[in-house]
Amino acid sequence: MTLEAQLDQLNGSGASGTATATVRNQKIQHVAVHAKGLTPDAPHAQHIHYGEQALNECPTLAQDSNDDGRVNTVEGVPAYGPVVVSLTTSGDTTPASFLDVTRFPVSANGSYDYSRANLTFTRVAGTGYSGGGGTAKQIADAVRDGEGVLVIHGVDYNGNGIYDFGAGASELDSSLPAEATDPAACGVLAVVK
Ligand SMILES: [Cu+2]
Repeated sequence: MTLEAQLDQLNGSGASGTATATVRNQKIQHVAVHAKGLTPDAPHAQHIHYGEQALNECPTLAQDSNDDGRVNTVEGVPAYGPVVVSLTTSGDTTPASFLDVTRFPVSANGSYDYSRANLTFTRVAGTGYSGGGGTAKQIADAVRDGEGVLVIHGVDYNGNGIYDFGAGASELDSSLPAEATDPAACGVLAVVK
């Protein structure tokens, strides 16, 4: 099954891109992400999100429940669900790696081309925030049905070239700036007919 996503900006990041994934049984045979317009020379966490109770779509400002003008990662969970695959550059790809910023792509000049082969879906028992879990088979079946959402994180709101605490601390990890974890681009991994 081949899936394709058009990535559109979130949080006024100006980012965009495309993603493709080939999924067979409980394995992602190949996944590629082409992104541009991101905060330059910064790591960008990227994941496939899915939740049985999620809308299986990208969030809008309507999900900004604390009304601060940003949709943070947790506020987006009702739309896209928790992390089910971490699209790291090497090593572990389970949700456990979801914020291991040293293993995510770095946006030279704001863009990157990422690809990786042979990632396996795993059981998700929860990823540190709400949205539920699932067996590897449940998650793989749903992603093959077009319910997975690809999300790239990292937004330099104040445009100073680095992730800083200008927008406060991340709701996921108070040692990280919100700029490092807020979603920057998002697209539903839709089935290619
Ligand atoms: Cu994510």
